[in-house]
Amino acid sequence: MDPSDIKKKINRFRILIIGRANAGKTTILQRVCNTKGNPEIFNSAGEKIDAALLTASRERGEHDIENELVFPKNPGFIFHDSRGFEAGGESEYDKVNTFIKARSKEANMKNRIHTIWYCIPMDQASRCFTEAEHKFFSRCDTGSIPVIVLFTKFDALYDVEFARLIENGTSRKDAKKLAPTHAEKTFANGSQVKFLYDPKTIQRPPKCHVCLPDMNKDDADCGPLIERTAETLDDQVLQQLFVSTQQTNLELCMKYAVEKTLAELVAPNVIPLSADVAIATLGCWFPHIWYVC
Ligand SMILES: Nc1nc2c(ncn2[C@@H]2O[C@H](COP(=O)(O)OP(=O)(O)O)[C@@H](O)[C@H]2O)c(=O)[nH]1
Ligand SMILES: [Mg+2]
Repeated sequence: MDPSDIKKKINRFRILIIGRANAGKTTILQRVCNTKGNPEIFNSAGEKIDAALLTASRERGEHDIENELVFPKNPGFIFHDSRGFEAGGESEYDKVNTFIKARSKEANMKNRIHTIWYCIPMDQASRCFTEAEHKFFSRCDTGSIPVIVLFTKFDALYDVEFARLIENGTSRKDAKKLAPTHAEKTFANGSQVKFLYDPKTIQRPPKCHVCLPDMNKDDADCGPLIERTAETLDDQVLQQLFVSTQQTNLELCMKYAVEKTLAELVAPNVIPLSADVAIATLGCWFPHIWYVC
């Protein structure tokens, strides 16, 4: 089947986001969809769940892993939200695990989970890696679904670094400026990142991780998350679907459009593209702009 036909069949990009309550999950999804609004919730049969019925149990509706969350601002993404399994223990873990197993083997690509974002909040330093994380990354077989760890609320570590710099005699002004880069460096060389990729304790490490500070601020930049997610998709069709669905990082659309089209043009025995076809090929990477032009 032609890749563009497959893309039409899959149509929407499906992401499972996991993380304990208050990890910053909803904030990230809003950021990725460039909205402050709430998602609409659909059950697994695709039926919209009436918000009026949900008011009492809104939280439950959002956190039922089977339900689909869609933000009207960008309906190209379907999200599944799971609070993880810390509180519920083994049966909660089984539920997440069963869902992932089923959705990684779905014959229909449309119903598969295409990426997992696993959130670990940094504002509770002593509890960064709990038993839940250990269990997930040593036991949960996600098949071909890439997992990315999101260290959310990363700005919490800036405060720690700021205090350390002040203690060492740095002025307040300099400490404020230096804290983010120092925090990133300390974290990159720290025990938590090492633990995540240590084959002695972690049998199923994530593909990569990304540090996300200040996602709750108006000028927040989720660019690094979008870039890392695109990089981890080794299926070309899914990669194009993801890049062309997100609308917050136009530079990324342009980068993939140019790089992938150039790669096609220099392939051996390629038939030269007409200007029309070349433009259409480039345009596939940013349809949200293309179709309104
Ligand atoms: N400092 C800080 N707070 C954040 C960040 N992201 C989210 N928050 C706040 O953390 C709280 C919980 O966020 P929410 O997205 O509802 O978490 P959820 O329960 O995982 O969906 C809210 O008050 C957010 O404003 C961040 O990057 N930094
Ligand atoms: Mg939430």
